[in-house]
Amino acid sequence: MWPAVMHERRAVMTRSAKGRIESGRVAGPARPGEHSPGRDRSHSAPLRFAPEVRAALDAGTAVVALESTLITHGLPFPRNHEVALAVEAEVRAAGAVPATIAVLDGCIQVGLDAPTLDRLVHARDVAKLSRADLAVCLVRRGIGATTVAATMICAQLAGIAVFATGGIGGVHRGAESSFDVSADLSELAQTPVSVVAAGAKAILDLGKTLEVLETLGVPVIAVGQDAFPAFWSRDSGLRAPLRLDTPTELAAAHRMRRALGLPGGQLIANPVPVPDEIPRAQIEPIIAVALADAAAEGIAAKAVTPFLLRRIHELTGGRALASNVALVRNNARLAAAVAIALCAAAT
Ligand code: PSU
Ligand code: MN
Repeated sequence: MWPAVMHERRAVMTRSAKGRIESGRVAGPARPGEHSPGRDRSHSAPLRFAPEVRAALDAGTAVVALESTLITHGLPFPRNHEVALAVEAEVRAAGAVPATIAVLDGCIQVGLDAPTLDRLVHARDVAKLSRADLAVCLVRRGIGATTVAATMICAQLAGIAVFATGGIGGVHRGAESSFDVSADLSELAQTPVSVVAAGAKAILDLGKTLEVLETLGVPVIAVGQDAFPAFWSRDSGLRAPLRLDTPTELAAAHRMRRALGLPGGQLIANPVPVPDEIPRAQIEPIIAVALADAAAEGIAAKAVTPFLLRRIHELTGGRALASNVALVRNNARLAAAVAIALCAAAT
């Protein structure tokens, strides 16, 4: 089924040793003097590639990383399984290879075949892995789903420059007392992967989230509009700091950051498609109820985001879920286009 891990390690080393790598397809460049945080680490990281992903990376064709926390913690079973496959199908239809990332059997799996996705979807107690949790889960040979932060780390190690998700984590409402700020934000500041998301999840304090991203030097680029999108809604009521309108420009911006030697990635904020959106005035009161429920039940830390999403899906009778699925698929399509533009620029 899977090629041996040793084989994969050798492949990674060979790729680095060749001194390639155009900014496009591989996030960790090997040019002397260029910032290259993932290069040494990738020599020993326990990566295991799906053959299809390995072949695409070796051929220099477009690959899009996909996260697994939204499958295991963000969407209800069994819908999550079908959505995971549908999102991969979107990437393929757009001409790129999907690489869903998760931790199983002591390895970072880059690309999940059908039995592996099945295991992930059916497993009980799948850990939600952020930057802090990855190493321990690997050592203990646990089963873990990667958040935005962890997926960025794994994508960088694997040599994948573009990643699609639903919405990033950010600064939670009430963070002034809870200190609940997602590690997704600091990851964007340090790991050179372009993340396509429908903005940050509207359950958050979006104003504070944008402030922190600005402080961290993360480009927040709205696609095709001036407003920062708010996950289920196209307009958060806040202006995005930056705007670009085409995959080619987004790919060029990614490359330019590398050329400038700047660490970190960029947040590509892609609004949910018009037919699938829930306007802000409609979703806000529902978010308020979900937040009150979370407070009443004493939900904290990693459990907050999954709890709120589940409650909002229930309270909207599935409308928010349909919107969530549509925006992830839409992000997968754009991510594929950006990955293709990066490959084209690299040749
Ligand atoms: N996008 C979705 N659903 C999700 C998530 C993203 O459509 O469940 C996940 C991502 O993995 C993101 C995480 O990193 O929510 C944020 O969790 P926290 O707020 O605990 O950092
Ligand atoms: Mn948190």
